[in-house]
Amino acid sequence: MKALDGVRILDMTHVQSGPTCTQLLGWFGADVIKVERPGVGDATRGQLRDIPDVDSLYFTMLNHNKRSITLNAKRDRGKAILTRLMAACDVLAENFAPGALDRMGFSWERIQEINPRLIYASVKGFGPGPYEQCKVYENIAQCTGGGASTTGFDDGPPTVSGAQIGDSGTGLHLALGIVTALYQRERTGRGQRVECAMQDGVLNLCRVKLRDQQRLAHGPLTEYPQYPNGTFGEATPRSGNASGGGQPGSVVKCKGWEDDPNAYIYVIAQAAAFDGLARAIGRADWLDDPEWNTPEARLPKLDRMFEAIEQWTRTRTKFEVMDVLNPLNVPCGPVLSMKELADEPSLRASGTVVEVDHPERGPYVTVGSPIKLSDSPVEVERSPLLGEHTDEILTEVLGLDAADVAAARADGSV
Ligand code: CAO
Repeated sequence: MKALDGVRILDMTHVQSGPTCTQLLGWFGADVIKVERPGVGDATRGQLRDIPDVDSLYFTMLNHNKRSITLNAKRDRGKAILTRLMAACDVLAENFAPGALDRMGFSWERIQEINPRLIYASVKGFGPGPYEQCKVYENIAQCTGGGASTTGFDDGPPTVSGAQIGDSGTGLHLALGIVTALYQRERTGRGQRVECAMQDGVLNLCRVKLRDQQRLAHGPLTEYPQYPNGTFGEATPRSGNASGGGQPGSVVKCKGWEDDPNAYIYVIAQAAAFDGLARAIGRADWLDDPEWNTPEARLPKLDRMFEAIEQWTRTRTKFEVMDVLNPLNVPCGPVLSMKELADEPSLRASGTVVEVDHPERGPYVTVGSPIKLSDSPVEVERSPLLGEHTDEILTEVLGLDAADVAAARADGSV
């Protein structure tokens, strides 16, 4: 049995934010019915294609464990089918532009009439306010949620992150909202509205930067590289690779950095493990030197401390540095490339990186569930072809007969 066995999701999501949410619910056992426009489908099927006329990796990697039905929600018969699907499902998830579902004729009031138990979950770019009507993509959310203003180096422009905190991050938030609403429905019998704005999701993930904004009123942020020689302005600045916590940290070069852009390791010079670190890098002299042997003494010269650490790390590969520092309890981690992650045996063994077969593209590598439930193991199934399950859903879920299905096909509703 899977955790969400028996839960049926009407998945009207597209692109990335919504699909990441419903994919997670599918991994946990929900029956996810993805609704797509006939002949077109989710736009990502055709975006960034690596193989002509085959669903892109963008689509296949975000839509595992789902069934696909094509449905034109703007035709009368299509609307009637959608209404019946809403009645047959537990959750409706969507991330259309603001107002799109209302324009199809499905307001929250109407949806409650159709099925008072339905949980109606949405991702939008912004919550209520001046920008609520805007269309939003990943990098816009990173910029408007505080990610970009706090990422990068002090002397460089705002920078977006490679991690999709706007899209996939908001999808995660939405998934939590949905299962929470399902849990409440167990007791009340009622569905409810679940809304996640991408700006809010990014800001939630930038929580510590709002912490620092308020600390600024009480003096400089001593763990930031701007301290003690640079200046602080009115807002939380970009902190480069400085550690966000109370312990100093930095990225340092390792052997081979001249040719390998990822020959780096992150080292945290935690006070508790400083003795071992100093000895390992050949600076045992620091331990008797009042200029170096307390965190307070080191604080104004963290740049010089990490230069000394780097002199040592440059003589070893990032994995050799790990081998030396880990047993000394020095927190550190190599900068791993996507190639290294894709090939990492432990990630394969845990199911975090999996190979999936696809009837048109053949085998490909994807990220499996990062959430492991001991009683609800995840089997990653390939993404559906466009409309692959249309007839099956119309007959099995809605009970349409062959003549109804033929009529819906004939007028382009499915
Ligand atoms: N049948 C009939 N019409 C359908 C349909 C179906 N099955 N599925 C979608 N449509 C229609 C919509 O109703 C909409 O029509 P209207 O403009 O008449 O209302 C139209 O297709 C386009 O939908 P859209 O506006 O959502 O799509 P877009 O490509 O123009 O915008 C996006 C995409 C992502 C910017 C927008 O959907 C959005 O802002 N979503 C919310 C925020 C979000 O999730 N962003 C993350 C995206 S991932 O980076």
